Order: sequence, then C-alpha cells, then structure tokens
Amino acid sequence: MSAKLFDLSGRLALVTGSSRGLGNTLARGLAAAGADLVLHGRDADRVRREAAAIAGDYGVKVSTTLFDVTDRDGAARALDGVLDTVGVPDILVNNAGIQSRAPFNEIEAKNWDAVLATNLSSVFYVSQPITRRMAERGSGKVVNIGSVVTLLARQTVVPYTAAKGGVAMLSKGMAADLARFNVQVNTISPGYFASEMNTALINDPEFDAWVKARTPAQRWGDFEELVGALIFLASDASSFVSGQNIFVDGGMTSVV
Ligand code: GCO
Repeated sequence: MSAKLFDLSGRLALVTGSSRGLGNTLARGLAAAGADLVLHGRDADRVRREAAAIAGDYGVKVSTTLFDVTDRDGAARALDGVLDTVGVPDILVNNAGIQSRAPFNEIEAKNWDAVLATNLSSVFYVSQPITRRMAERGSGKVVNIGSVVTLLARQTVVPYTAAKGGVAMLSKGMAADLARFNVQVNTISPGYFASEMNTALINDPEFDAWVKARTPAQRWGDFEELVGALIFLASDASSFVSGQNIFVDGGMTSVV
C-alpha cells in the first residue's frame, strides 16, 4: 500500500530549469520514481543532451521545451506546444531561480526586476496555462521551490527574500483557488545547499563556518536530500496537503 502511494509511474512532470543544478536533480528524482518528464531550459544543446541521458538512465520518456520563464507570452506559446503534443503535466515544479546579492541601499533596479521576474512572476506565467488544464482534468500537483528566506531574512539578499517570500504565499493563494479542482500546490524550502548559485558562499571560509554553526545538522545540504519531499508532494501520498511550506534545511529554521 505505502509504496504505491509514492509511485509516479505513468505520470508526466515538467520541471523548470531542469537541464542543470537543483532542477536537474529534482527531475532525475521524479524519473527514478517512474515519472515521464518534460525537461526545460534555455540552452537547446544542454537540454536535449540531458534529456537523452535521463531517458537512458531511467527508461522514462523525456520531452523538452525551451523558453525564458520571464517571458510570459513566450512561455505561453511554448507551453501550448507541450500541452498539445506531450500532454497536460500531472506534476509542475517551478524551480527556475536566480540570486543577486547587494546591501539594500546598493541594489540596482535591473537586478531587483530580474530576480522578481525569474523567481516570482515566472511561477504565475508558467503555472497558469498548466493549472487551467489540470483543473479541467480534475487533478494536478504544483510544487514551488522556496527557501529558508521565505521565513527568515538574511542580509544582502533582499530581492531574493522578497521573491521567495512571495512564492510561499503564492503557493497558498494558488492552493486556495485550485484545491476544489483536486490540484494541490505546495512549497519546498531548501536551506543552504552546495549549489552553483552558492559557489561564492561555499568558497568563503567565514560563510561556510556560519552555515555549519547556524544549521543544527552542522553541514550544507545535498540536492538529493530534497527529492524525498518532492516525491511526497508530487504523489498521491499528499492528496490532502495543500498550501504547505516544507523546510528541508537541516533544522535551520527551527532554532535561533
Ligand atoms: C544566500 C543563498 C540562499 C540560499 C537558499 C537558502 O545568498 O543566502 O543564496 O538564498 O541559496 O535560498 O534557502
């Protein structure tokens, strides 16, 4: 009984920003649980290469789609193509995101705009064409990637904090409107992970020491440790869970 609850065989999952980094790990985790994939990115060669690799590694069907998540019309056109030729995803993971660090008084408007567009507005642009069809079908799962800064702020990452805080509340708003169509919307909020976005932080001995002291697990997280929460929220195991924000952070947000 319990194994079937987490089985994604026959399901179709679209993960934004899935040709590399966290999105790629999440997509591979969904494939390992049986899901067919729509891999997304902006670099055609990289996306197609990774799609072939995942198909070979997990024996699932992997389609691809290329678009800029900040371009609403371009995303809608690309997603219409996916919906018409591949099908309506059962699972949507809004993962694409960027970081821009500067003290509040030194933030440049272009960086503010880019972070809010990529990390927050994109969730609306990408979700709406898909959740409309999920609602028609009467089923669907949306998982938005948040951050510990959906709850606790950190100096020099205000645009990211504002955007990710918005993502957590956007999930709740979407959950409120979509639950009656049997579409569940939740957030996974990572703590500090050894990601490409955090290379500068990892290579900073002082910041590295701070993360290890501030995190009860006393270490950075590994991307693979986010897959369990994703499988839960992408599967029938979470059919009555919506609007929640699951922190995968080694305990960071549970302690002062
Ligand atoms: C930073 C980091 C964080 C992490 C993560 C924490 O500069 O503080 O980039 O934002 O990446 O989002 O949850």
